[in-house]
Amino acid sequence: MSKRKIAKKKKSNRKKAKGKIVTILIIAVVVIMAVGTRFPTRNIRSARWVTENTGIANEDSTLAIENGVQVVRSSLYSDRYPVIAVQQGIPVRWIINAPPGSINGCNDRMTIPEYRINHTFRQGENIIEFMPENIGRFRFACWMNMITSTITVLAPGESIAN
Ligand SMILES: [Cu+2]
Repeated sequence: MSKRKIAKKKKSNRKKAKGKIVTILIIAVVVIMAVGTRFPTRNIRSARWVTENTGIANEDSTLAIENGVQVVRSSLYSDRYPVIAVQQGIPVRWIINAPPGSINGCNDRMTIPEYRINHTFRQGENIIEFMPENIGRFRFACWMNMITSTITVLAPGESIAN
């Protein structure tokens, strides 16, 4: 093949690759839009639901504002993580008490992607601190993704902390 032909072929290959990338991008945008229109509303609805039924948010935990910090107190169970709700814009100190025998090979490490937290439990009080900046419901899980739970961040008007 001549140099010119090779150059031409390269060009057409590049064009094909570009076409593929564009197709993938279009598909990605459509998928994101389809998913995006569903989940945010569901998150907001569930947040309201928690607000109206404060008992749900406090089923396993207590929440109190102390010196400008939301202090959430929960217990660690062998087979589940607490479901909590907090208010947006106020720093959170989440104190999880791990009683003797509650930690096992599954629940011992907890990952909260939204706050880039990786916590390894030890017996007694475990303190997890984060700033809830975004409203919504954020999933977290054990390191093996078997135990999952959520942190719901409520808008200021939806306070459950009064
Ligand atoms: Cu696990």
